[in-house]
Amino acid sequence: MECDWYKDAVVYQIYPKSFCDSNGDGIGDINGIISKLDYIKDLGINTVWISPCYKSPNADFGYDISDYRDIAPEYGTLDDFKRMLDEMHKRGIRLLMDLVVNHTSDEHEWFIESKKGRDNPYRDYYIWKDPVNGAYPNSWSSGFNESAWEWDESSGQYYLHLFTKKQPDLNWENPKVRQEIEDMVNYWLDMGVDGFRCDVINLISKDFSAKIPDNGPHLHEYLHSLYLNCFEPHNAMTVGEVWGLTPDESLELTSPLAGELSLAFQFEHLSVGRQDGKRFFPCEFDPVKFTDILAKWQYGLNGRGWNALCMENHDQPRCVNRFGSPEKYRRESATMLATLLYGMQGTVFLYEGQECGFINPVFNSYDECLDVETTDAYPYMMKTFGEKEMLRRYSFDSRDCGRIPMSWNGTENAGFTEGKSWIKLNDFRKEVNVETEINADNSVYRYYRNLIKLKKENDILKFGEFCLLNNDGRFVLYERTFEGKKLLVILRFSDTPIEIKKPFEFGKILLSNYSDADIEKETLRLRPYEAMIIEI
Ligand code: ISL
Ligand code: CA
Repeated sequence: MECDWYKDAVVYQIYPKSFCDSNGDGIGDINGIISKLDYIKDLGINTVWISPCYKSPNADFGYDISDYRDIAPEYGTLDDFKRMLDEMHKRGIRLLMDLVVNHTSDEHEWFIESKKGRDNPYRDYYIWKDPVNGAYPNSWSSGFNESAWEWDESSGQYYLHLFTKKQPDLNWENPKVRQEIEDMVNYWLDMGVDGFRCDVINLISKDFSAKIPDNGPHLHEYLHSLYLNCFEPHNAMTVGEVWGLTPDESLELTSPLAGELSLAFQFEHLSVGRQDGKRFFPCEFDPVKFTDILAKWQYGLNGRGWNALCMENHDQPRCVNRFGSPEKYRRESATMLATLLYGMQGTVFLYEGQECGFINPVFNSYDECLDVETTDAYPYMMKTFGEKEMLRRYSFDSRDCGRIPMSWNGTENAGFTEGKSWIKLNDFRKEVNVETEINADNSVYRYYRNLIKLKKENDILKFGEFCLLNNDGRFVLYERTFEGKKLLVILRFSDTPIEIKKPFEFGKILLSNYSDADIEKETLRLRPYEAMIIEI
């Protein structure tokens, strides 16, 4: 069946700082990425999303851009980038860049100008406001726990920053800003880039009277303009990063009729196991709720949109730690989680290392934590929990957990660098690394490779309609149906075994994470995290 290419994409996210270092400075780089393209290709990947690799002072590790049209020197040159793009295309891999246009770095030349004074031609590129009754213009707080307004003494105004104060928000109401952004987007698309992951894209339009700065009044208008002037003419794929969406709101952004984005991530399931969705505040993980949320999205977008399925990214710890069993059943739970998600309808997004079932490191001291979200939370966390408990929480759910370097092999430097890594390496690199995963018969890596192959080749898995048949806490069973043909996904989302009566006759096993899976008998024994895809 013919479809838009974004529906066929199997996306691998690279966090460039931590992927592979080619020159021994301890920082991943573009030449390092090029050296691993065959690895990515062999996994079955056809699309790469690379987290920001533009010039940046790295207050938020690249999500604070000081030059949208150039590559950070620590990663390489623009020519290196073009060569990487070319090497990807040669292998049938498309490239999505990260589009971070809600804000720039305060070291971007636009902001340097803007800050010079009220008369500067760039003043209106950013959002400057007078104090209201001698205080902040409104009550918004930044993504990292402080007021979203920063006082500028010399001009006597505040500027808005929804993230750190080194990330001033652009003023999208200014048509010149919109033009600059569209020109920049076309600059990369004309170069051959295939699309974008759009950072906090729902924040670009602001309603200052709203309680929280979500989905402002011109969001759809701005996106539609980008679509008409940039994305559509280039047949680009776009995926929006938007938190707090309902399926209906997601459709407003991604329905083909809207002409805005191809996809928007669904993150709702990632809040399960966090009190009120709050990071560093874990609560008991409920697999039934988790599965129900994923199912709700399958129904919600059915026939009208397309899911963007993910369990990890550079803002999340490893899914095995949060939803599986890192000590006892790492392999089983990693592969079960993969089956649960990839068995559903949608484009899958895989974060570097997830394909090998990587697990979180242990942060033994606060010095080892480098992410701004963690450091900003430090005074509060230290005061509330004390050092030991704080570090336990950081080791469980901080953004650094997924951002430490890839463990390519079990050596001292994990095969990541010849020098000293910019951040700690994984404590478990000896046992869990790409090399052992590739070589072991029954590994997470091999399972992912088979699963991706199946996802690409099997039309039922790709297009089939979803129906949840059971999610009662004992086992998960769902069905996919396409042109009268059916597939079943059955799995045990728990670290204990169970015996169930087979709900109906099964056909052939297409994929399973225990090599000796047996579906012949009347009673079906499901072992810890056992997962199967079955034909009927
Ligand atoms: O990780 C988060 C909080 O726990 C998220 O709220 C995150 O800040 C949010 O998803 C926005 O993320 C994106 O924009 C940020 C950047 O720090 C993140 O890395 C990026 O994915 C600002 O650009
Ligand atoms: Ca390097």
